[in-house]
Amino acid sequence: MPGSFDLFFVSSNRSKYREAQSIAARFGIRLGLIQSALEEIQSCSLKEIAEKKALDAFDKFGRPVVVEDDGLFIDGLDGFPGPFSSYVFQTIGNDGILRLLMQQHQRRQNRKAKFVSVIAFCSGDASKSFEAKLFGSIAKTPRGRGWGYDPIFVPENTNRTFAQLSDAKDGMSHRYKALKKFSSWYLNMRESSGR
Ligand code: ITT
Repeated sequence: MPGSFDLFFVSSNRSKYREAQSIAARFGIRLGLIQSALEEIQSCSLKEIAEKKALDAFDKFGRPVVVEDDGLFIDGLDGFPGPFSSYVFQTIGNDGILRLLMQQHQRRQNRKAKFVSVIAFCSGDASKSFEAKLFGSIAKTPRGRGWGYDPIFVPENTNRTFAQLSDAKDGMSHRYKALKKFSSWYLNMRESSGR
């Protein structure tokens, strides 16, 4: 029922959508899902990838859309997997990341990491993107049940992984911070255009 949503979130990833939908609802925005895998350009910039995905999604579906591109950047691996986070998760996964970090114990181990989210909006009239970061570290072993890198990412100022934080994640994540910026801009824009 398109009438019951304010906007559509285009993604192949239902876990990402579930969180985005619940976070956007806190700001009074009803997000629907268009489940679709959009092609991603090769770029080291999440912003460039997200903005192009939003343009393509608008061209494809002909209605205002939001998309999100995320990356997990691990300091001790020089920022890897970064923009390749989706592919790396599907290939070596969390165990592979932990193995790579273990191989580093000769040098000083650096488990610091950050999650970055870019939310990009496109409506034809307006295109805009919002970036946010959440700092943290990589756990020594996976803890808790969650999707993607949730079992190995420990946000700063906690000692639990995203997976162990369950619902509390949605009030602090990279996604929450980027959607907060987006929502404030979007609601203002909607109000000033009288829609
Ligand atoms: P799209 O169709 O929306 O692009 P995707 O899963 O390919 O879905 P990204 O390209 O943004 O999404 O990939 C980032 C990957 O990073 C994603 O597949 C997850 O494995 C991981 N990721 C992103 N946000 C996460 C979160 O909050 N918790 C755990 N893992 C996350």
